[in-house]
Amino acid sequence: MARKKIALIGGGQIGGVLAQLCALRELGDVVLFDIVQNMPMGKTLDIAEASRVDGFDVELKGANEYADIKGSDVVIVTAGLPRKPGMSRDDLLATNAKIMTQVAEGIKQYAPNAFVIVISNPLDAMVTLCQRITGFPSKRVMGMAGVLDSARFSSFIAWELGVSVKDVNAMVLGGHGDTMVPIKRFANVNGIPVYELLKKKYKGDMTKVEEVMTAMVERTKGAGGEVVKLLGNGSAFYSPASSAIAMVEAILRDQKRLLPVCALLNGEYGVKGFYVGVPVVLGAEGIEQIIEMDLDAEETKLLKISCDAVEELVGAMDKVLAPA
Ligand code: A3D
Repeated sequence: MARKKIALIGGGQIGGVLAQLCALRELGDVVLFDIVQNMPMGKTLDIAEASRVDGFDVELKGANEYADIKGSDVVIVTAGLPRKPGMSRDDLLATNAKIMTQVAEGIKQYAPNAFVIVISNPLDAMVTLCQRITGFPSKRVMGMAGVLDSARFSSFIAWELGVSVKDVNAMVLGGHGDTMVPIKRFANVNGIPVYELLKKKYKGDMTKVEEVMTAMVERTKGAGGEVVKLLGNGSAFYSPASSAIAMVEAILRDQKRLLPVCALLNGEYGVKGFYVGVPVVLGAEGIEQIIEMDLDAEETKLLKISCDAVEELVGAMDKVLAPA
């Protein structure tokens, strides 16, 4: 059976790590595309020359032409500007919407059967745009944000409780911005609610428990910005790449994983016509199911605020892209 073909559009920080992870896990042959001449060829040559040491059998190719992504099974999009310190993700809207327009046209022409995973920010607007331009079925076009935001939330919980992060399950829903909604109530360590473990740790002091939980939620919401500030130039790239690879594996290996994914909603959670982060089942068909959780009044309120913010962003994008 022929190897799968994975195209990475954008050969910057995340694109480079994605290429290496695809190779290390032998997910398929890799094409790394960028508009910068030669750079993606340099990165893929560098990674390929480690194949003897790391022991992988996949082909890696750099590209400056969309024709090279022809027939890809999966396309991951990271093309666009990242944040600089002090910028919000939404500040990237105008520039990245224009870039996404070109990228989506290229995917539509050369990889019409591909699954597409968008990472470029502002995420919810960019993936909405990508699906509209490609016209691909929405189960094949999705955004990566919830896997990363949830991984961050899980890390903070594990560090606070002194337990392995492998046993932590926590989910973040909503838009990938300041209004994202970490779902505290369902966060657990191998089935034991995090609230219960915090209560034990702080000997029933519920004020302290709420304070610690709120601090973890706020750190999750600001986690991307925390890394941007420390890096001084650019944004997180290792953890976003790992998170997208988990989604690619779920699709290519038909794992039916239940993950928070940025998906096109058609009435679920009261949203219609744009993308937002919700739990889905991810398998060989792409988004095979959208799970509607029974949220309480507070969670519903917060998710609505987040969805409204995404809707506003999509409206702003439409204005930016409207012909003058
Ligand atoms: P960076 O290292 O700048 O790479 C972006 C690449 O895109 C550069 O190599 C550019 O040359 C390339 N590029 C620019 N225009 C085009 C074009 N028209 N066609 C093809 N390639 C182009 O950024 P990065 O890899 O650090 O981040 C990429 C994107 O991911 C940014 O928009 C970030 O904000 C975003 N990001 C999202 C998350 C999420 O969780 C959703 C996390 C971190 C970063």
